[in-house]
Amino acid sequence: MKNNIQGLDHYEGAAGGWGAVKACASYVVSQKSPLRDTIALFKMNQDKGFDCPGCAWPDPEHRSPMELCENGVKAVSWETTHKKASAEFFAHHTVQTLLGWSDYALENQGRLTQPMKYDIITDTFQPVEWEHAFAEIGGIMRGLAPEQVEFYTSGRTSNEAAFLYQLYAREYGSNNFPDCSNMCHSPTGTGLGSSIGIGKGTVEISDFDAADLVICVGHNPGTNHPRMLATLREVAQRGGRIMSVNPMRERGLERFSFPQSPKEMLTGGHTELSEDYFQIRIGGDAWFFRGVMKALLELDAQQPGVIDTDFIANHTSGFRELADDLHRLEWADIERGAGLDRQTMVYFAEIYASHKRVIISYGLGITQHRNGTQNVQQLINLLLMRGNMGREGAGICPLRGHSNVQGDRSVGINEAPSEDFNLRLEQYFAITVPRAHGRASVESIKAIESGESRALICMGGNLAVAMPEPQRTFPAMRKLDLQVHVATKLNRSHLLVCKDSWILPALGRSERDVQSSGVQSVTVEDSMSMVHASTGGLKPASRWLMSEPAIVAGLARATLPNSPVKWEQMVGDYRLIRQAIEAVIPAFYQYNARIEAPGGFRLDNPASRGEYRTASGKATFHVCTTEAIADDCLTGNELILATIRSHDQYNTTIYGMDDRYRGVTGRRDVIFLSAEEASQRQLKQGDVVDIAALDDSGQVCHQRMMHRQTVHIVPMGTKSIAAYLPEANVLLSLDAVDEESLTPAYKSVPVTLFKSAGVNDA
Ligand SMILES: Nc1nc2c(c(=O)[nH]1)N[C@H]1C(S)=C(S)[C@@H](COP(=O)(O)OP(=O)(O)OC[C@H]3O[C@@H](n4cnc5c(=O)[nH]c(N)nc54)[C@H](O)[C@@H]3O)O[C@H]1N2
Ligand SMILES: Nc1nc2c(c(=O)[nH]1)N[C@H]1C(S)=C(S)[C@@H](COP(=O)(O)OP(=O)(O)OC[C@H]3O[C@@H](n4cnc5c(=O)[nH]c(N)nc54)[C@H](O)[C@@H]3O)O[C@H]1N2
Ligand SMILES: [Mo]
Repeated sequence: MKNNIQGLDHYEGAAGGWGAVKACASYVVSQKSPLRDTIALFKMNQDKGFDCPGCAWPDPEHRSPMELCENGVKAVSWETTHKKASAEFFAHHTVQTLLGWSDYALENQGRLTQPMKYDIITDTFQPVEWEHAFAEIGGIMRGLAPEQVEFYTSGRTSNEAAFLYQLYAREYGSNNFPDCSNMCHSPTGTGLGSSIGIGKGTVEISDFDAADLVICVGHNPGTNHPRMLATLREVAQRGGRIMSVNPMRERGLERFSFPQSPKEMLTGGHTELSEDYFQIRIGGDAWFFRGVMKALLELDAQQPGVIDTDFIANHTSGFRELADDLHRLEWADIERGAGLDRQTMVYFAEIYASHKRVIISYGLGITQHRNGTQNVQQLINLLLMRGNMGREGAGICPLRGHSNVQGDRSVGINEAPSEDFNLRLEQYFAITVPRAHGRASVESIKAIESGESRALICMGGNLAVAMPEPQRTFPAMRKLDLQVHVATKLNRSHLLVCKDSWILPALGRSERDVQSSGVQSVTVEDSMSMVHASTGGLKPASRWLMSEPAIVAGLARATLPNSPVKWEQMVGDYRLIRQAIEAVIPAFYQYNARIEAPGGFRLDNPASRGEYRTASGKATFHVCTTEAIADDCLTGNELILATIRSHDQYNTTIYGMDDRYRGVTGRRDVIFLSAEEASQRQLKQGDVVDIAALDDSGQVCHQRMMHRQTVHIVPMGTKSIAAYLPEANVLLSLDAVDEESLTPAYKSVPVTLFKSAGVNDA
């Protein structure tokens, strides 16, 4: 279907295919590094190569000659670009000027090349010597109390760098570890931890070979985990069934043309993925899955055996309470909450009951809600009801975000460490570490806002832009005494300067890291707990770059001159860092030896083999007690807004202005709405609207508005609306979080729409 609104159309093709190949080629050229990229891409995700910095989907065991995907190409080209944000560039652009640039333009300036310090007189960043930067930063740190400093980690950081970083922070005396996982999968940690005793997924890639049903909930793999499509394609081709639960019809969940399949590419063919697609209401998951479980109980009453009573009796606790609660629920409430009818949930339950080995994979559509943790628990409840846990071809598969976010958590980026961890750290390094729990991301921003925190160190990322409510977050940053950003590219967080602000440029993962003992490898952990080595091979973008471990050691030596830790030795040979990790975290036993195996090794996952380290020693059913959104929101004129990623972005990094699979070209000022919701508001395709967030009492919140967004009508769940991050972050509230994990409710913002003033009808 064609329509005449510029840049808004409907994409009819499959995901992948020639569109992906074309996008790769033009992207590589636009970053001005075709040769460099070709070499880099060939080495990516191969044994002895480097790990793709894109997503955390694991490498298949039978890897194709080039295990890569369109968005992996974008991530690597973005890092290996020949463009440079040099000292000269900074000399010619004041911070005030740069703040007027788009996020895209800032990062597109290219790689940072030198350590820079902000100079308030000229309002520019100016080059400094590394040792000078370390000494000054160390001096300021020594003048602060440890509780006044926040240590942020973005999930690209390797295990080695993250381990040294937490060691530095803890020896200094702080447990303040805001982390990017606080913004995505903390509800996975709390939800799975309380249900099955480990805050990680239980399946391995080989389980997808054995599953007969894969349920994809609230994730968009065509964009965010494209290599997963090859796995889903295999499931579909061998007759396994796939179902999706998502308010938006994501093309990558519907059909896929595999760029590495000559047949599909030459014939224009594709593989159908999801056989059924359940377009629920945004925020309706807990209702939907309780509806499915209620239907399952009803089926079991007619036909005993639908529920696995043996499994429930032997391996779980809490089923009776769950069943009582499900019996109590009224179908009318469930239907309204889920945005789908009873019949649909019964149908889902029947399909689920007719399959023996079921995997549920999920993403941010489940976690980024006020009841994110409880959403995760409902998915586990459903799996446990039929014993789909602790056996081959079954289990839970959260799709983590950054390529090493899971690894960073495993090696100690955690505001509430266990006492066992503390004791081992103290013993191995002969240091004292703090016992008081620290802050996670939202708490850190609030402490910075209140003036309680005085300093922020960022190991990568773009914290201020990634967090909700820039109206509060941005001014807070400027109140700090000290900001240190370890980064590869310039972004807006670096420009929210305070009294003393530094940007320290780091090596990227694709680049060769040479230390005194020679070329170093680092290690990372994927979404399925596989830990493997990553070795960069490219010449660094500038001779001044330092590796992240070396930067941490430099900061640590300057801050803690009497430290007994042998920082220099560990940085000289990363195997010593891995030895230390092994000593402090026993799951990493024989760390150096085990990463030599092709594909690395899997961290022990007791729940995978049916051992549940919960309080009761059993897998635990949890009754859902809160709703994502107040009920009155579902009866009025309000909509629930989810912030989503386009196909051309990586979190706050905007690679380009298109969102191919959703039919958007050259623009991002777009909101997605169903035809029904649009017509109820007398809106049509291309109309320009203002969006206002509603506060807890349903009143329009004038401080949280977004203006002049263009309506794009797409198939979509009821009461639902979507807009891009980070633009839509102005609609969010720092106070709307999942109570249990403190993850912001990025995907459930009550909003209302107004036609923009002074705009002619399109
Ligand atoms: N190319 C690329 N890759 C990435 C990233 C990137 O930005 N770009 N980001 C990385 C990171 S850090 C992360 S955490 C992951 C994120 O990967 P995903 O989890 O896929 O994240 P999103 O794109 O935010 O949203 C996923 C889906 O949630 C759906 N959704 C929205 N609200 C709801 C709801 O209430 N219920 C349900 N069931 N679905 C809902 C949306 O329609 C969308 O399809 O990807 C990682 N990989
Ligand atoms: N509204 C809304 N907001 C969201 C989300 C949402 O769904 N909706 N999602 C949230 C999620 S899931 C996440 S994970 C966060 C992401 O939050 P962050 O991880 O803080 O943000 P990124 O955009 O991934 O960070 C990009 C920056 O990382 C730096 N970088 C890239 N590679 C490297 C490297 O190898 N080393 C170093 N030192 N720096 C590097 C570059 O300077 C780049 O500018 O955003 C969150 N924000
Ligand atoms: Mo994430």
